[in-house]
This record gives sequence, C-alpha cells and structure tokens, in this order.
Amino acid sequence: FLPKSNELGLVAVGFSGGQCKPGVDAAPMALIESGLVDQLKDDLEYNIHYDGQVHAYGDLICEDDPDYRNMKKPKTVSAVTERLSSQIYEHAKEGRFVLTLGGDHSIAVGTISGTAKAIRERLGREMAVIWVDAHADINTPETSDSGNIHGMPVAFLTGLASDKPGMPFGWLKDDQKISTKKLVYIGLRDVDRGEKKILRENGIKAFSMHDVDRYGIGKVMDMALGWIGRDTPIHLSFDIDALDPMWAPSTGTAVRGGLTLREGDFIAECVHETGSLVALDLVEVNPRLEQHGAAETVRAGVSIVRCALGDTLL
Ligand code: HAR
Ligand code: MN
Ligand code: MN
Ligand code: MN
Repeated sequence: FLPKSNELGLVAVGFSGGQCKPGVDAAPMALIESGLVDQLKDDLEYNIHYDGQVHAYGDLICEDDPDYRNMKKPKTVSAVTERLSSQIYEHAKEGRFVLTLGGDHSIAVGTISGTAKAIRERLGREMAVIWVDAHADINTPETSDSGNIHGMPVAFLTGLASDKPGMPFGWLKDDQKISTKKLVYIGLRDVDRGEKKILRENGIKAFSMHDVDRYGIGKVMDMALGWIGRDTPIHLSFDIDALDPMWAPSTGTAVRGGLTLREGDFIAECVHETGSLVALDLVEVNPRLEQHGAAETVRAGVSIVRCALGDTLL
C-alpha cells in the first residue's frame, strides 16, 4: 500500500532541553561524521533531502522558562517540538521517508506529530508507533518524578496529557496524535510506578526485557507486528538506551540488562521488512558521556539506522 520510494528527508536535531545532561545535542554531527549519510546515499541508494544543518533552535530557547506543571523548560521544549513537527510534516507530505537524528527523546513530540498528520492526509490512515526504549516515556507532568520532558513525550502524543492552546504542548491537535491501541513498546526495563499504572489502565502493548528473555526477539517481533496489523504505516522511535550499556554506554540514562546490538538491529530489520516504515527517530546518543570516546555508541546508532533503512546481512 506504500509505493516504494528512495526519497529520504533527513532532519538533524541538536536539542538537549528535554533532560539535564549536555552533549546529546552533539549526536547528529557525530553520526553524520561517522559516515551515516554517505552510507545511506552510496550503499543504500537513497536520494537524501537535507538542509545541511544541525538545528539548535537558538531563537526558540527561552531564558525565562520556569517550571510549569512540574515540567522543566516547558516553553522551550514546546516551541522546539512545534517547529520540528512542521519540518517533519513538510518531508512526510511529499511521501519521503523521514529520518530524524536527535537529540533527546522529547523531540519525538515533534517527529511523531508531524508524520501522524501527514500520513492521515496522504493515506487516510492512522499510524502506528513502535517505541524501542529502556523507558516508557509516558509520564504525565503530574506522574513524573524528574520533571524532565524526555520522560513524557508519549503522554502528550496519545492525549493522556494535554493543555490548553497557548500553554505548553497546547499546540498539539487531534490529527497530530496517535492512538494508545497503535502503540507498541519493546525493550522496557525501567518503568516508573505511575507509568506502569498508565500502561495497564490503557491496555498498551508492551514487550519488556522479560518478554525478550522468555520468547526471544524473533517471537517478540512477530507478536509486536501482529498487534499492529499488516498495511499499517509505522513510525519507529528508537532510543539508543534500549541497547545494553555494553553496546551503547554513551547515553544519559543507561540501564543494565538491555538488548544486544544484534537484537536492536534485528528489530530494525524486521520493521523494514514490513514495507510499512514511514519514519525513524534515533535519539539519546550522548557523545560526551564516555571518557574513552563515544565511538561504540555512535557505531551502534549507525547500525540501527542502516538496518531500518534496508541494509541486509546477505
Ligand atoms: N522515567 C524517568 C523520567 O520520567 C526516566 C526517563 C528517562 N528517559 C529517557 N528516555 N532517557 O527514554 O524521568
Ligand atoms: Mn526514550
Ligand atoms: Mn530511554
Ligand atoms: Mn527509574
């Protein structure tokens, strides 16, 4: 149902305001410098639409940005994600695959809202989201202990959290949101108590590391894709901390007991094979957080992106 296309829109988002550790803004440049874009062009034959810049959104960074509803930097994160949403939408409405290099995971408010709206308009379809992460990122401002917005994007995208127009994230309209029924998690292992309640009460499909251990990643992917159903457009939001710190140490909130690099690549390969993938986010790579350089984590990120975009072992 999706015409095969090699047109790819790339958005580099050097934004770290959804959490407190600087450095995650340096990830897009690190990924690009390690050859990611050249590989997508030369090996995988994508025609890349890229404005050639890592967006820092300096004009949107608010000096006077006090906590609101327990959120840190609410005005800044809201304004940046609103701008990003229209950047993503402009690519997706042309039928391009949209690749976003983050940045912390708060930027998913922008990426997913942008593709969800474009897919509704172009295909008349509701999009599914596969969220690969150690964390559920579904805190509402009220359930969050940290106040960091990168722990909240899914709550705003599903409408479980919202605000009035003019207030932070009040810009999100219904046609930019996704259904909790079309959301699937893989890799969870550090979920807050309030988040567990939200997942349970809304019947949200989630495969934790326990499920990966019990069934193996092959069966987990069959179940995850089965839940979404065939011919449903998919946005894959991949937080590098889903991988075990052995493979991806350079990330802000590393949690032991995660996916192997091969399991991460396998997830990306399976989602590519559906032919229904319309967008990919790669987030939370923080090149500053590893004394011996972040080469391993950057390499893992490049590998995930390549697999999601159709690279095969044979
Ligand atoms: N659940 C915690 C919070 O709300 C930690 C969230 C960490 N999030 C990310 N993205 N690194 O997944 O603050
Ligand atoms: Mn995340
Ligand atoms: Mn995470
Ligand atoms: Mn925790």
